[in-house]
Amino acid sequence: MNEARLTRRALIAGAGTAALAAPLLAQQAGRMIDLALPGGPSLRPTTPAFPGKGEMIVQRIRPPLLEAPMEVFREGVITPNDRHFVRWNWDMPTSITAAEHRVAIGGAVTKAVSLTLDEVAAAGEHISVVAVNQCAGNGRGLSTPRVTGTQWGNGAMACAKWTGVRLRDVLAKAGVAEGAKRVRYAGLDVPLTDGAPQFIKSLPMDIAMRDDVLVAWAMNDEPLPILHGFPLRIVVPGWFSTYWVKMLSTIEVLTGEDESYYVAKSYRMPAQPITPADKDFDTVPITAMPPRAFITSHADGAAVAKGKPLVLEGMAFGGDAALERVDLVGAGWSIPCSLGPDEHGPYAFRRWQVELPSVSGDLADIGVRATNVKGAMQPETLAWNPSGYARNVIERITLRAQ
Ligand SMILES: Nc1nc2c(c(=O)[nH]1)N[C@H]1C(S)=C(S)[C@@H](COP(=O)(O)O)O[C@H]1N2
Ligand SMILES: [Mo]
Repeated sequence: MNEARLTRRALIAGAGTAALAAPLLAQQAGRMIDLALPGGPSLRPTTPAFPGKGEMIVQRIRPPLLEAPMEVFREGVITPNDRHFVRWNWDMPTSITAAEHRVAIGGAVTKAVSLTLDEVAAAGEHISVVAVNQCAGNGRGLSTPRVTGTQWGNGAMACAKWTGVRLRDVLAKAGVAEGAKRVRYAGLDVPLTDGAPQFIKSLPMDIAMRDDVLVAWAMNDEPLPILHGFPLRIVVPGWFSTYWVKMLSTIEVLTGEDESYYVAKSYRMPAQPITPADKDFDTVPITAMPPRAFITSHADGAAVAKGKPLVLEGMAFGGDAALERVDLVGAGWSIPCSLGPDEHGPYAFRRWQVELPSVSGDLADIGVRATNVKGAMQPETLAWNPSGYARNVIERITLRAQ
């Protein structure tokens, strides 16, 4: 589809009103999936009943938290829209009328404006970036000791092609004033309980002005589905998706620090490594993603043929920098894996593969370790923190030789 047509379709024509019907979960419950969570009940139901979704693991119905089964990552490096995980902190509107939608820009600007979707689309060059969208809490259910928050397995991640205009071009419509420090933004969702904070996030100015930080309206060449933030969302390649605010409706330029809840209080990590016993420690905001790699060809406990060659495969990503290498690691040994083609740039999933000449016995606690071009390498041990954020410990499995 050509870009102009996609933009029109995404913003105006094809999706004048995007509506979300109530999923009929009871009638369409699917199989149960075991997330192998060490700290508690780990079976979860799946359902194909959310609009525009294939089979997804139900972590919560409202607001929706849907996880992708790991076999989704066996396929290509682009996650199909219908298998892309979903996460809403608060209640999302279930009907959006594109023609009435506005993005209001205020705060430290030369002229406050309220932009229609056409005006957003006309704000600058249309660009596409393929990038991993990953929840900061992805994999937190695998933490020991157990941590608070949604008990995700590792399926709260996905990779898609995002298309839109640069955030800095949208900001230029209002004109950023002298002394601007941060850009704060919010979507249309509202807290479910009285007095609870709105989901607002902000970026430091240098990140907001980056060449590849987008106000996006398309996901894999389709209009953003309502669950993924129709009609517009922020995309910050390389940063955790807590910053990728959906249903974008307000932007505010700040000249000081951001004291709002989801920046000053929540989505923060210990500044230094801690132990579960530590109670008093400094925190820093979660920002850029570290590298991760996964074995997708074999599940934990799978049987492999003794005396035969074995091919292991999977995917990896570099986080906020391109992937440099992936190694298969065991107890005291490592073997370099070959990387698949770099099809989609530094922020995308990439395939890897390794062949072992002959399986001599069980392969106990093997894993894959990604390293990015900035030298960040996945650690052997979990950097435990009370909310289980930014997990990137090497994920281990055991294969049984038969
Ligand atoms: N408006 C809005 N945007 C939001 C959120 C939200 O609750 N409201 N959650 C954020 C978080 S924490 C995540 S992990 C991602 C999930 O994006 P997805 O549902 O498209 O996968 O959306 C982000 N953007
Ligand atoms: Mo998240």
